[in-house]
Amino acid sequence: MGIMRIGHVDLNVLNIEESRNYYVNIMGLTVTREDADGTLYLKCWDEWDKYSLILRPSEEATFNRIAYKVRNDSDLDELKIKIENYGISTQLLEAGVVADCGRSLSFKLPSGHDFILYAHKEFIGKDTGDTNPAPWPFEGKGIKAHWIDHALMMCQGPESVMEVTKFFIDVFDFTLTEQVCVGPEGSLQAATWLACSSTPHDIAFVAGPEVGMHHFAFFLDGWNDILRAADVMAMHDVKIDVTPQRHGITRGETIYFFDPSGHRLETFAGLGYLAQPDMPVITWTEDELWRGIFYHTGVENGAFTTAYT
Ligand code: M3P
Ligand code: FE
Repeated sequence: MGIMRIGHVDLNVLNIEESRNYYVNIMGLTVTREDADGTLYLKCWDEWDKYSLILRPSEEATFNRIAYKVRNDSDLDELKIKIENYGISTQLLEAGVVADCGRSLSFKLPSGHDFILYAHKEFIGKDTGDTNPAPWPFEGKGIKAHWIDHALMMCQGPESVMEVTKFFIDVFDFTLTEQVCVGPEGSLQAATWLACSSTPHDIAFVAGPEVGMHHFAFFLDGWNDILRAADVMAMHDVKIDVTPQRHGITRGETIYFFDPSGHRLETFAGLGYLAQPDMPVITWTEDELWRGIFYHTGVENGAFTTAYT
């Protein structure tokens, strides 16, 4: 029932051919559809649905929308009612309006982000197949990203983070796994991590000056893959924001870096911990906020929270 996972991220990019080369040869994705207007649809090798990333040629590098996949088509009708009862208007889009997807539900999150829910997307299958599969694709390229794991969205101030967090818990049955609490007696949530699966987060929200996307993350197996990914990035002159290290929050093993348009990406490894709905919420206090983000240094990185798309 309800939301299963992140479905796709839809972005505007500056140079579509440069982006194609970057996501195919360095990230290891495959182009599975190309529209006449130049829009590219790509998937990671370990994903089975047709695409998880949409890149639209544009003059501006902006975040368009993010989509999550629900389990059953009837979930769309049930969630439409719940979302509208919450006071948010929605639009049911016919099959095909979202490329290669069944009907979908479009609305704005309380944080202002455009959001899509869908139940069906054309099936392609993993690059390694589903009969006696190899553990990884021999022909895979670059960092061989497994799948898109999560996104972290920027919200306008802690009030917006708190509202969208409540929305995900009340309407989508997500579990709050971690939070950064600031202000008088830690009464404000400056950032939250929420899960609908058993991973530490399927989406996260952080307070900033404007609405946007801080990053989305590709999953890798483990620490050795993170090191190799950073090597591959250096070989291709990828602009690295934060070199390999550990998050206190989620325990993830991470690299932050940029795509050619300036969208921030992350490689996230390690399954963290078993996030079950009854797990106690982990709280990071204002004085240990940077320890939560970069566990080893615990030191503030100004551009990390101010630059985003
Ligand atoms: C993650 C993660 C920020 C923290 C980010 C944490 C932007 O990206 O995957 O746990 O404050
Ligand atoms: Fe992340």
